Parts: sequence; C-alpha cells; structure tokens
Amino acid sequence: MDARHWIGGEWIDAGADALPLIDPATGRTVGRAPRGGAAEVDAAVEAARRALEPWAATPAPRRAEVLLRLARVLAERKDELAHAVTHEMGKVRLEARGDVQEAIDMAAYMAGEGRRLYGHTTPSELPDKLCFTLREPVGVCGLITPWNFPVAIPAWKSLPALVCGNTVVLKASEETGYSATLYARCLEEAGLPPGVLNLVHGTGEEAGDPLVRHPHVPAISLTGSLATGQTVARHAAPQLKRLHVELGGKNAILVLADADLDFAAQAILWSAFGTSGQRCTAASRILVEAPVYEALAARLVAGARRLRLGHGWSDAVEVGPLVRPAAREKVERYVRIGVEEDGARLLTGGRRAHPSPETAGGWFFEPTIFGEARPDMRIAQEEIFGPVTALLRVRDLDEALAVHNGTPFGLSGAVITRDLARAMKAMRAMKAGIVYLHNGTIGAEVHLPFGGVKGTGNGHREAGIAGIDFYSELKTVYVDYSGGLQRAQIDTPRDPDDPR
Ligand code: UN1
Repeated sequence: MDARHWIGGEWIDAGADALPLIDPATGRTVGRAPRGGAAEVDAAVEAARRALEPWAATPAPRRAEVLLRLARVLAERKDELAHAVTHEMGKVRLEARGDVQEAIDMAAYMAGEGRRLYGHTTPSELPDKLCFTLREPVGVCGLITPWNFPVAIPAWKSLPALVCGNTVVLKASEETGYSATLYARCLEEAGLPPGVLNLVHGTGEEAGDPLVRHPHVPAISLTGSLATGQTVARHAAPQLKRLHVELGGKNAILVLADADLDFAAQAILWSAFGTSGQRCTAASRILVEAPVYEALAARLVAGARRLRLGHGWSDAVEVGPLVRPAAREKVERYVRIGVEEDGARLLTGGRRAHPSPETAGGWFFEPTIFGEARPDMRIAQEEIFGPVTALLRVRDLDEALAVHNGTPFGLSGAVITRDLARAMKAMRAMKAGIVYLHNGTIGAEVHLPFGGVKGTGNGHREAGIAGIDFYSELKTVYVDYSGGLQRAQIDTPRDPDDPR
C-alpha cells in the first residue's frame, strides 16, 4: 500500500524520508507515503499550469466523458479502494464502500453537469441587446483534503473543479495517501490527460502551506479543523484567493417528546458512533425533551453497549478505531473534562477498548455517552471528533432551539418528531447549513450543497451546483446589436412624466 506523487502524469515513489501509513486497528505500518514539500508543490503547480489551456479549451461535454468513465472505473475497483480506506483510517467496510460510492456518485453527477454548466440569460433594459453569463475556469485549484473521507472528499473537490475546466493540485492527507493514490490511478485509467490533476503528499506545514501560498494557485479548498482553516485563510488572504474552508461541527439531534424512541435511538447511534464519531457531521449533542429523557437514555446506553468494535474489514464489526493515538488521547482528555471539570454523568463508555488480540495495537475507544450535560459545558461546546456524545435535557422546543444554536459551529442539525408543525418550525430556526427532519445528522448526498454557517466555514458550499459555483468564474456578457450607442441607465426608456 505505497502512496506515490502523481505530477505531470509521472508517478514518483517515496524516498528515504517517507511517512508511514498505519492501520489504526492494529497499529501496524501498512505502507509508505512520499514526504513532499515546496519542490513537489512547485512541480505540480507547473504541470497544472501547462495542462490548463488545453483542458479549459476541451468542450465541457468531452471533459465530462472522462468523469463518466471515472465513475465506471471507481465502481469496478470499489472493493480495492474500500480496502485501502479501512486499512489506512479504520472506518468499517460498509462505510468505506459508502465513501467510494460518494465518489462514484459525484463522478456521475458532475459528468452530467458537463452538458449543463448553466449560466443566466436575462432581458436587457435596452432594446436589441442581449445579456447572459458564461462560466469560465478559475485556474489551478489547490485542494487540501482530510483523512476521514479519503476518497469522497477528494472527489467532492476535484470533480466539479475538473468539469469546469480547471486543473488541480491535490494535497492528500498524510494519513491516507494510498487511497488518494488509487483515486488518482482511477483518473489516469479514465483517460484524464497528464497534469490535469496532480497529487502530492506531505504534511500540512511542508506541502499544504506552500500550495496555499503559491502565486499561481488562485483557488484553495480545504476541509479540516477550525485552527487549520484560520491559518489557511490568513495565508491565502494577501493574494485575495478564492477560498473555501469546511471546518468543524458540534451537531445536535433534537428529540421531541412525541418521537418514536426506538427509531430515534437508531438514528442517534448511527450519527454519533458511525466512523467512530470522526465526521464533521457527527451528532455530538442530543437535546431531549424532558418527558422522554430517561427512556431515550436507557435505549442509547443499551444500544451503545451492543455495538461491536474491531477491525473494520471484518463484516460483523460496526465501530472501528480512532485514527491515531493523538486522536484517542484527545477523546480521553474530553472524557476527563466532562467528568471532572464539567460535572456531567458518564452513562457508558469512557475507556479504551480492546476488542480482540488481533487488534491489540489499535486505537479503540468505547462508544461513550454523557448524561445531564449542560449547554455551556466544554463537552457540549467543543468539537471532540470521536465516539462521544452528550445528552442534554430540555424543557421544550424553544429551549432546544436556543441550545442548538448556542455553539460556535453550524454544520448539520436534526429533529425527530412526528409533529409536522414543530418539525417545520425547527427547520426554520436551526442555524445550520444542513437540516435533517426525521433522521440523524449524517448522510449528505452529492447533488445538494454541503457546508455550514458560523465557525463551520466561510460561506461557500461544496457539492451540488454550489460546487460548480465555487470552481467557476462568472463572465457577464452584453451583446448590443442595435447598431448605435445605447447607454445603460441613461438611454433606458422611462415614464414620460419622469423629469430625469
Ligand atoms: C465530513 O465529515 O467531513 O453527510 C463529511 C455525511 C458525509 C460527509 C461528511 N456524507 O456525514
């Protein structure tokens, strides 16, 4: 499972300073990734610049054909990609296949966009004049992707960029370089011309930062932590780059007293402990109306204890490990804070887990639920990014909404109720980029915009048409075929009584 750079169509092996790729379920090294830096980034940007003009000049429906072939290649190699995902970052096979499926969906969807890439056509205020907009590529796009969706997020970012005629330098996460390498191989197999997408590996400081600061990279898209997003925003600002950052969440599920509690428990367990809680959309707060608090808590505790932990490639397993020892230590720190500093009640979990001898070296943590959390507690405010969720008791929907909105983040929120009026009220009032009615907080689909408000991002969205918007420059075109000089705002026919 060795990762390679892909620069200008050439595959480049790791050198002596390679970074290890580690299976988090066993702690064993499974491969190596090259440790790229400014030199590799420069070479990749150069290759992307060379490839830009011919790719931008290729008709969009032709560009889209590559994406359509990519969808097929990814589908053929789905298991191989999923295997890499599980063995590099630990998510279970079912979810790893879902990760690849998201990339397949995005490839098929963006291939369709190649025959649309719609602009606006709109009337002019003057006769014999036509107004419309065109989409043009932005240029070389620098994409920096995280380890938690090693195939899906590179696809979310690169495929709209490519169909819009941009070329790409992708800096993959140093934890999941092999999955990114396989993704790039699929693009090669699909017939993407050399240099149109370039893949570099390395750390954020050594390879990500030079990409963000590079003078020939006018657009940057990052998915990562709030702190990284702030640094990237600072470093991209002097050149006024087009910047998309997709950062943290502190997502909540509201459970109202009329809810079907068995269903609610299912949705919560999936949203809180899927991917071991390592999703920016994970449900880390559960806001429960007082009358059903105890009954729901009992179901959740029983359900969490039943979840089977282990190596994600084994089919019976439902929850994998945390990605690295530091991630588990962070979770442990928050468990201590929850109990000691905050005074919440630990209902279940809170300890390292040891599912089997085979996984003795892995970084497992028990699915953990806090009860009696209060809105201002650190465990109810800060992103933990692990298998930890906190129950908060609320009086009514109004209080639930106030608590829901009372964090620095705003990615996804959910409400579970059978009452349509209360569901609709919640939908309106939740300060979040994504709202789920009668579901948990995860499960975004590729043809809808993805992103959040407040500290979750900087106002852009990815996926859907919003993704197309980010990766295209709009050119506004006025065609005057009147034969004379018509001056907008001045020669516009007006009401004869208007004295001007
Ligand atoms: C993320 O955690 O960065 O809706 C993205 C979801 C996934 C994407 C999560 N499709 O949870």
